Amino acid sequence: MLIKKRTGIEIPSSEITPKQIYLSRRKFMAGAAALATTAALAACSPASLNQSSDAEPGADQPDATATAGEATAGATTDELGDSLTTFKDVTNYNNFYEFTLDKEDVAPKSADYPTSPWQVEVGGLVANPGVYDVNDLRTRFEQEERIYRLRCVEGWSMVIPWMGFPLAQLLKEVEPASEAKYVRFETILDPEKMPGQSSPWYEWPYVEGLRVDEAMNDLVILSTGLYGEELLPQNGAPIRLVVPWKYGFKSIKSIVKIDLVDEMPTSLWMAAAPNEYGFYANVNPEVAHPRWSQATERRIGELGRRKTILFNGYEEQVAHLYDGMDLHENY
Ligand SMILES: Nc1nc2c(c(=O)[nH]1)N[C@H]1C(S)=C(S)[C@@H](COP(=O)(O)O)O[C@H]1N2
Ligand SMILES: [Mo]
Repeated sequence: MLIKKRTGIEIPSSEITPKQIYLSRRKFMAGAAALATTAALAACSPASLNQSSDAEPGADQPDATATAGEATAGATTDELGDSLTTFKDVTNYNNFYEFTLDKEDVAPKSADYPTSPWQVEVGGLVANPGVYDVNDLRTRFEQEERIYRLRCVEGWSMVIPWMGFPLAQLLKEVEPASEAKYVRFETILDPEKMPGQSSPWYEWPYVEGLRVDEAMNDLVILSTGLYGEELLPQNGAPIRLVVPWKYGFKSIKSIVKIDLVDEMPTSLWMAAAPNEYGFYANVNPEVAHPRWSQATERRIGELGRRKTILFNGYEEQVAHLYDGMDLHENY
């Protein structure tokens, strides 16, 4: 396997392309693919087809039924050289217990969930609490693309091109007090429209947390989109957390509340099964789940299994956060 050397937290230029340019490049690539696979015409605007006359279709063509979102899949990789998971898989194989436990039924069950207007209340131990409209967050903070691996604690993984902005930017704006040690996140509570929230097995709403220094790490983003498009309900629209070195359940969806607190928050998963799900949940092939090994994973779209990497491949950027900590005890 070819492993490209990573240099610190540098982000490839492809990941900091302004959204408009990124989107037009995506259309451009979709157009190029359409020339080679006429069946894809429906997914492309005439303008992008005109642009594509001198384009090189390239080796990584999407299949004929690819949507615009899928046009970059295979043509783009993460920094380890691994292909993006297709738009179709990213948006049709989901964990979102508020709707259903069936990963392939989340998309249809959440399709009509209203995600606009949407406000996020940021408060707790801060100097400047505030209520932010998601549309304001989108313009206030520059939206970047971040291609991250997502490793679910269940043993499957994806590579997803998120759009979003560093959580640190929002936290700096509200100015955490010195007593603030943790950040607590809450998903919307709406049992009328979220049938899963009638399940007595979990303590709703879904809650997650990070230590403040973890939350300030540049890898942590609040995401509002993926594949250059606004988030769909199944992926946690209109705004969700992404913490790529931790198991996927830490990346809480459809956030309405962010609080700076002085005590470690109890997450929904810690409350449900404390011996199985701890606060840290760092991806670690050497720390088994009580019911299964975490040494390998199934990358969605691939056959067989691949080895799981410590901190999901982000060791250089985050290992210092856990200096002196026993990662077996602090699971
Ligand atoms: N509110 C909420 N957030 C959630 C979940 C959930 O059930 N409810 N599932 C988590 C799990 S287990 C995973 S693996 C990821 C999946 O994100 P994705 O469906 O966008 O790939 O979301 C996480 N965030
Ligand atoms: Mo997960």
